[in-house]
Amino acid sequence: MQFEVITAFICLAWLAKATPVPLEERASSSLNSIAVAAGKKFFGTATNQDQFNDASYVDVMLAQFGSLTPANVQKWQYTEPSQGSYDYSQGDSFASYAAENGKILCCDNLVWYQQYPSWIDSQSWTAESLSEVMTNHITSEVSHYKGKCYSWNVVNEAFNDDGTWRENVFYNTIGEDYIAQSFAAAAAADPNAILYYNDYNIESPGAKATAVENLISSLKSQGIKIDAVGLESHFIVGETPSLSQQQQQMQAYANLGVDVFVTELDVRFSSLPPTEQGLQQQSEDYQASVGACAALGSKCPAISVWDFDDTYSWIPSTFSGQGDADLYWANLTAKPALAGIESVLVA
Ligand code: 9MR
Repeated sequence: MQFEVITAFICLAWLAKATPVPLEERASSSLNSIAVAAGKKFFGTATNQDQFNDASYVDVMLAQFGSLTPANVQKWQYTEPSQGSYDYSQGDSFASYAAENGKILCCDNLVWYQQYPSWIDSQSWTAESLSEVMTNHITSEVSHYKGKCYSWNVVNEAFNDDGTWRENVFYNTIGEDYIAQSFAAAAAADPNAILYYNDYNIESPGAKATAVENLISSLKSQGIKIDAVGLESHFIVGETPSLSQQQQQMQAYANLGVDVFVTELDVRFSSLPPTEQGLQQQSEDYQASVGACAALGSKCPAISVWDFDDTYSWIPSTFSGQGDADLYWANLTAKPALAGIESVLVA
């Protein structure tokens, strides 16, 4: 009898931990609504359609987040699988899903050294011929989604960590002008979308951040439309740049006349499992990014995480042995970081 009582108690305790907060209780104070009340345009998440048949996941996603970024299906390998032959079927169904659910669509991405189609590498190009292929791709995709994208991640991750240009087929063939050409093509195809350059390890002062500042200045001096810079913000617990470092760097970008978006925020543990103290540190690290964006006011319009549920985090498959980077545990209970960033936004 005593054994049964103890078992029942343990089960109840587990259920209390494992059961997500009911939708009605969350909806009135969702992360997105708190961010909007704080003057932000939205608090969003990246996601993938194959996760949409996970009802508990969708429940939290739709309740908490105001924008959706497709983590994959708008990338070049999906949208132009063979040269000149476009396939927007998956991207379209993502865009429709966002619209049907009243979510802002953040479009991602146009030119990147990863997830582009293999036909590009299997041919040889001149600067002119690859420029044509690249701008045709951008013109087609941005025109296709014209009016539907709040923003476009136009060029992704063009620099090495030491601030030198990343060697890739676009840079090696066209030279640094591939960036200006990409932004110009995107601007011509959808003048109303917010166009941004996106990268990681550019969230605090350093050689890479300086390279991005120089790029922004160069594009502006050429009269090329660039509206914003996207700070990916993939951090490690305990190694995240401080609030003041992030504020300083965001201000440096804003001073160049661009807005700043936090585009892919997550804070991973470099070793697992996390301790209670580690979870508090993770919360503080999340708060540093959100706090810096809050402090920048209207020049930092929005924040997105690169998914919110550890079940679907990109981290473990890329950084072996690392993880627990998202705002929610795999059972969809919130980590301390969720309440932490809410308190920053409320303040
Ligand atoms: O989340 C994306 C993952 O599903 C892909 O396998 C991966 C391929 O590199 O790209 C991920 O998204 C990346 C984003 O486009 C750019 N910044 C880093 C993200 C995580 O790798």
